[in-house]
Amino acid sequence: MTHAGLTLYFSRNLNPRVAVAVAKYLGAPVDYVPASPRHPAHEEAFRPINPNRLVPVLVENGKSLWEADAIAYRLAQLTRPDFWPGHPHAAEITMWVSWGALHLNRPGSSFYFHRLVRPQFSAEEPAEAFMDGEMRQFREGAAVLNDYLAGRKWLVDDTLTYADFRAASLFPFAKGAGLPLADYPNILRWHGQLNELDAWRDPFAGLAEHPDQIKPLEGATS
Ligand SMILES: N[C@@H](CCC(=O)N[C@@H](CS)C(=O)NCC(=O)O)C(=O)O
Repeated sequence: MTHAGLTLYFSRNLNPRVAVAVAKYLGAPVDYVPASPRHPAHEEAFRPINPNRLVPVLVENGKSLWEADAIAYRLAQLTRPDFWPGHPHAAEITMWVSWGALHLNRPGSSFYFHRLVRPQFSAEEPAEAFMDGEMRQFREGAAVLNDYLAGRKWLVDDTLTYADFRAASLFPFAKGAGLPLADYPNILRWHGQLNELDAWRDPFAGLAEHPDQIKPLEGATS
């Protein structure tokens, strides 16, 4: 199988951050291309690469694969299958990927979006009752994760897998987004372990930035 012809389009936001962290962690042989797919000057040019006009996108020999999870899956297949699809407990990893998307990152993303991204282009604040509901759901998910991590180093089989990357996707932005991580000591300890990896702590090291990048506000990361 050839590894040639892999291009990873990314920005400095949440989901592309995960894809870049995966590519760096796995040492995947990708060309990193900074993109700003929602910038009015670049939107139409980006549509053939991803009709959703979002990053990350992995282009392999001319074919686009979008969604951070699909990209992580593919990069693991090409480099280190036990990071996800080839792991003996791959179903459990998928459980955390699916759970994280719906029960943790979805409500948590409202804080990422409204505290860090939306203020750059709109002053329209969300309804307080909506944000209260999102915080309630985020806290439910965070409590489940925190309890599960008690006595465990990593989520699946005590080895670092994509389950950890996906469940932790929001946490580099926790400070700026105002997510109450201090209330969840096992999450803090576990995310501290992830931060020991250069690929997780600073995935964009050495990578260029798109001149028209829409990125989280300064001070986003903890
Ligand atoms: N479901 C997609 C979401 C992709 C997405 O929402 N991307 C956002 C960043 S988190 C984006 O491209 N925003 C425009 C930009 O970053 O310039 C995934 O998991 O990859």
